Amino acid sequence: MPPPQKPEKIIIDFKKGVIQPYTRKKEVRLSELKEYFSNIEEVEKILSKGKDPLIYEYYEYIHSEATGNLNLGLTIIYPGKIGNEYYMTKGHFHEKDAAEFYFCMKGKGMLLMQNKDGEVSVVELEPGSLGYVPPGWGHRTINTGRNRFVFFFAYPSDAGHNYMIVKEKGFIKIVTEKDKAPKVVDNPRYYKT
Ligand code: M6P
Ligand code: ZN
Repeated sequence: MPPPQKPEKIIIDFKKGVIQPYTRKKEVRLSELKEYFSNIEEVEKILSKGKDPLIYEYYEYIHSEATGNLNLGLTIIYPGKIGNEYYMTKGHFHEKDAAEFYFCMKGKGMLLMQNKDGEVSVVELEPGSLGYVPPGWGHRTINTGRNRFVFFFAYPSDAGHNYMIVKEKGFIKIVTEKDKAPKVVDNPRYYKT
């Protein structure tokens, strides 16, 4: 069990896109996102060439999962597309009803949210804007720009992550490029129960 959280100063380096100190850095490459991108053939084609591009990474400052603490950190989603779908995070729901915010520091992107009733909401993020994810809404971030999309996040430490819903059914909408612009379109692979 990590030591109890103590008062701390955390430096958010807007230029480099890192926080100091952090407790964990996670890199997510295409091979870890096979079930998430809609164009599976394109994913397999890239991986079969021995390529496994870095899609995003995040730095977390997490000391405890006890109620009352906050997890915080910084995510960088790199620019790129798989087929015509922009680089994105897996997306998840929280295990318990818990909100989260994403504060954009660099680049531009979208925060895609959907609740259990199938309502969808998309917030476009650019530096200085903050996306608020209400409790109960699944969320995914997407880089729709040509540079790194960098944002700061915070959420309750006991929120937990549920990936199964997204892994099995996907999101109702996906974000693809059409005529050189981002479009929010129906997910052809969305599994309706
Ligand atoms: C942000 C936070 C983390 C999340 C990460 C990656 O950094 O929301 O909780 O784990 O994004 O997103 P995902 O887990 O959906 O891949
Ligand atoms: Zn979350």
